Amino acid sequence: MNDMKTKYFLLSTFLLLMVRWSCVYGEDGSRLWLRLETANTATNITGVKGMAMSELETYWLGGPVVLKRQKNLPKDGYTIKSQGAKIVITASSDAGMLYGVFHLLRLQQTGQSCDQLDICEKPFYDLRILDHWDNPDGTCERGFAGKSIFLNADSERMKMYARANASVGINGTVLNNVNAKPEALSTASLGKTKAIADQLRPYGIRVYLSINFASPIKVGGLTTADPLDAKVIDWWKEKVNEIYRLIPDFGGFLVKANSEGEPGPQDFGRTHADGANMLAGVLKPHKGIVMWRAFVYAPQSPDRANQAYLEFMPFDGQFADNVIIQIKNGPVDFQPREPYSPLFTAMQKTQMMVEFQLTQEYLGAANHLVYLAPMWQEFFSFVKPSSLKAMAGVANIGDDINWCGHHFAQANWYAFGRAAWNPALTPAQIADEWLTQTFGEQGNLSPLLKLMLESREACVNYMMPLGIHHIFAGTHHYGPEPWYAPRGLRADWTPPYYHRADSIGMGFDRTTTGSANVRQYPEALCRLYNDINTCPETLLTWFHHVPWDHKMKSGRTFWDELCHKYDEGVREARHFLAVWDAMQPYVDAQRFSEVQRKLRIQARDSEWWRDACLLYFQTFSHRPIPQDVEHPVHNLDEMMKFRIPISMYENPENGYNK
Ligand code: GCV
Repeated sequence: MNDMKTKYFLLSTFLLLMVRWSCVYGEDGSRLWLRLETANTATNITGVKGMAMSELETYWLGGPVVLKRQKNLPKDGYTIKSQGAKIVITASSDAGMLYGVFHLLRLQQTGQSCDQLDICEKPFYDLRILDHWDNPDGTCERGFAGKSIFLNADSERMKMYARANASVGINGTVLNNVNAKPEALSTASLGKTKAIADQLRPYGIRVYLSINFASPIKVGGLTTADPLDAKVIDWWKEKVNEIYRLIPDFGGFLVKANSEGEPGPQDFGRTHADGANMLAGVLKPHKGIVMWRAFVYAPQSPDRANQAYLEFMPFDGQFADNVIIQIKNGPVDFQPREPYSPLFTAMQKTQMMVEFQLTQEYLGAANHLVYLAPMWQEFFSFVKPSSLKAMAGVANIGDDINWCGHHFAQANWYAFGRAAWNPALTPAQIADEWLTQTFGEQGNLSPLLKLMLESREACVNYMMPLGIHHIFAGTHHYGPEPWYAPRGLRADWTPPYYHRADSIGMGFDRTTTGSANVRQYPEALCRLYNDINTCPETLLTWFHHVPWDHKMKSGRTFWDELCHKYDEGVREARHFLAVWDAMQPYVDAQRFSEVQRKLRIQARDSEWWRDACLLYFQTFSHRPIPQDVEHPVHNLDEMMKFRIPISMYENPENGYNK
């Protein structure tokens, strides 16, 4: 080889290696929190136990590990014990072994000692389920991270998805949107569901489907979907048999019925209990379950927050034993802050599960850094984890290279799994685990931990402090449009229905002399919330129409306090950016600049929220913005004209960009 050729050879080999290196180790977020380097290549993998062995073989760097089966351990639980030079993972099921292996790998990845191990774990909930709102055309309702990962289910991507879920104990996934297309039950579509189920099964994950209650008409060609009609019941039986022939471990159905235009038993003069129990009956022989949603509200209701309770309480105790009522954490709709849904403490004889939303429909989509575990912890401070049967989370996953659209949104997926495994884990413990695995060995991560823990409250402050809720843009739920009220639109789809601002004050009167929503809560809380002087200020305008001059605990008037809260939110969002900027030496270039870009959007959006809300509410309060808060820098008329031309399936690329 002459000199030129040698140089060319060396240069191209170097470039090739660089390309390979950046493909394998590109810091694009695609590896999620599972960032251990491959130690060996595993072969001969079959079944869940095979996956456990393969994970060990591929990633474990320590001494010998033995996987043992022992009957008397709790389902999916495991022990990890050091025995001399060996580590023994014992479980009663293959899934338990897999979870035990992931636990061990987590210890390795977070740099903890793996000597003298004596760990005993079991999941708090048997069902730890992600709900995808994915449509057959690949769009994801309120999905902000691209298209559905199930559309062209690429096997490597599916494997990573399954591993990620198993690593945090998620063991079920609802593949399609609760606004379910009837075609989800067509034979062609079930074939695709089977293919996905086959890919997820080795990781201990069962699949479920959302169904359209009118499927017997729309897919089956019947003239009715009346749940008490014999032909309808037979159709469901046959359909369910078909599903189980394809997918013997199919989990069951998730149902949104008689809500937001979806069909349901009430269309045929029947009740939620009739509908749910009929489906439960046909699933029962196969050990399938029905997750029946309580997210219902009628357009003519004087208070949307009352609705689920009013529709479901009469049936408490009447649901079959394989029905679980799935209830959103709050009574309205995944707002940055809501009180807990009163159904949780009211229903005593019904199996319930909570539905959290990981996709940040109302919390800045995939642009704002908002760590959600503190919100779930707040929920669990009112609702005993043991009063629930299961936990579901609306997935924030799409085909974006980093899965969730924002690197930090991955933390919400991670936290959901960990919290469903053990709701007693604190948000700080979970965030710490996630940060160390995701950004580990990159300097001191404690400023990021603090930032994550403060992020939810900051979002509440710059979007909707003091109990304000649902003042979002009409079409995309991203930015502020407290004025949005097109003529003829049903009132409960417009912000003025919720904020009720007028010359006296603002807020929804849900006291005993208002909509009486407070009565749905246990006696002590009812009294607390009913009195404007004892109601927590964080929920003040949720429960009260608060006079502008109402004296707050700070000594300020309500109006001045509102201005301060919005301003505090903006300052916090700007501070997050400064915290992140200081992390530059410790974070790889790609993730650093991608997160920085998002934090800049968040800071700009927080000003947009503050300015739009304060200037708009000022048209009612007629009070000046206090001198000691930063004054709006945008004009109300311009903000009122500003539109983000996106559908409910997209992330707003730039946020407020005027
Ligand atoms: C899937 C809210 C969302 C809808 C969603 C609905 C639900 O209204 O905006 O997109 O529909 O909740 O949870 O059913």
